[in-house]
Amino acid sequence: MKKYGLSAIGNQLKTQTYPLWILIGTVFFPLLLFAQSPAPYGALPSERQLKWHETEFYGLVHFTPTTFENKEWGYGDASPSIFNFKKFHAKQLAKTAKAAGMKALIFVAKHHDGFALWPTTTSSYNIAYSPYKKGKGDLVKELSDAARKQGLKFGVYCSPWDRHDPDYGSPRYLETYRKQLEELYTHYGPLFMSWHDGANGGSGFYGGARETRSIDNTRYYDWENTWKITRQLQAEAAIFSDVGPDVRWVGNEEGHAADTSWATFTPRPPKGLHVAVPGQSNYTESPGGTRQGDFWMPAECDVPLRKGWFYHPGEKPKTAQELFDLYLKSVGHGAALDLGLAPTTEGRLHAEDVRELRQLGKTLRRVFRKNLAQKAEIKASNTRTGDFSATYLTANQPGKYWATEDNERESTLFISFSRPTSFDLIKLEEYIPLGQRVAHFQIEIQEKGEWITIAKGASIGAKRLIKLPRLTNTERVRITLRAPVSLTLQSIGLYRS
Ligand code: FUL
Repeated sequence: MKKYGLSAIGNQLKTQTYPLWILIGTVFFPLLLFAQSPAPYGALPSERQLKWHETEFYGLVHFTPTTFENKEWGYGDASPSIFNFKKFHAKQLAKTAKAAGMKALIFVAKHHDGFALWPTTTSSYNIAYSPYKKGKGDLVKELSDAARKQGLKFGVYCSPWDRHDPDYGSPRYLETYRKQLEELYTHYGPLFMSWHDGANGGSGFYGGARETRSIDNTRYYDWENTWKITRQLQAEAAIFSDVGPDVRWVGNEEGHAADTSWATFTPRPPKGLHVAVPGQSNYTESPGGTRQGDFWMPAECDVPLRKGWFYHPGEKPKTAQELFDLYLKSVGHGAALDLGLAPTTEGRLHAEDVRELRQLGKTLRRVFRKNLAQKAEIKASNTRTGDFSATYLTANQPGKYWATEDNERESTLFISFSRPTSFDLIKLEEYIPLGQRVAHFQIEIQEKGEWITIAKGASIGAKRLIKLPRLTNTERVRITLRAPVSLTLQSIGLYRS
């Protein structure tokens, strides 16, 4: 279901020949409502980005011959013969991801070691030259099929840095890389994301040269034109890199965005460079983004489930509790959580990983099952004329939201329960098709007739989750919001964690 419900309006406008009254009802009436909605503010998300926002939590699957070498970065010299899953348990992986609460999987189809996990025509360094399924395997296909069977979206990561390719560093390699993207985009779509890391150049095998190659990554990959291929072949895929264009790297691999994290960002090249590209940008500012930034470019928080991105027998997975905390600091800060999953040399997730992931899923389902605010009455100090009622805040109706009149830039929502209610987790969501508007929020509860502030902050965006240090018990809550323009809010949730 579409949460933001914009294309529903668009589709209604594609009318053919209808009787006049249907035309008035279906075209002009919604248009009238739309016309009354608040004017958009600042940089706005595209349809593609809105869909990405709804994905929220997904997995990033890493394995190659590097798994069998027990390394993090393969040098590019491992023989394909060492890649030998007896069986790849794609279903176990996809099922576990689903049980954990993930809505998609991204597969590292080629990591820095250059080994392609699909039978690419661009290089013989690929799965067809390994013993896996006697050279007939295609792991991108297996995983994408398994993901879709579980109702998960699918995306790909194809490393631009290739430590195996003899041509790496020359223009010929760029052709190879683009061809690899084309193959992935053509055979394994629809893709929800195309992921591009910023690790570039350095030592490697490079067809036996065993040397260090550095490239000018402000020019070498010619991202502007490379990403045109993505747009052409997978128009729905959100492009991720340090500098977007659709989704920005959060600037750390620890799984959290800053407490105040804006969905807008202005990428800037570091001193002395002319262009911001993956690996060369102001990514130290990425955790918080840029208030009123030039682009809608929300953050993705990537973090491995274990210490490394590849499986290492000596490491342990993070606990479900730690993962839940990261969820609050990523998804709950308007960003997404991209959790690294690494199968063992047996081609399956380790039982300890499965245990923690399943437990995380249980926690998420338990916590968010019941929105206590649905039992309350919500009134607003100001409500815009038209279809912008505060009752939408708990109605879960796509495309519906509460909004204030144009000159109302500070407004309070009063939530009243008929009896004292306990909660320790608050959810706020803006109606982001109209931009990130709120710049300040304050949440208070009434205790013995006194209003006590229990939380304050700046950014909300797609989602803000606020975990309180203890359970509150109150009949009255009030939420005050401030913005440089009129306010919008799509939903309020109160939960017991
Ligand atoms: C980084 C890579 O260098 C790591 O190996 C891993 O793939 C991570 C997700 O992205 O840029």
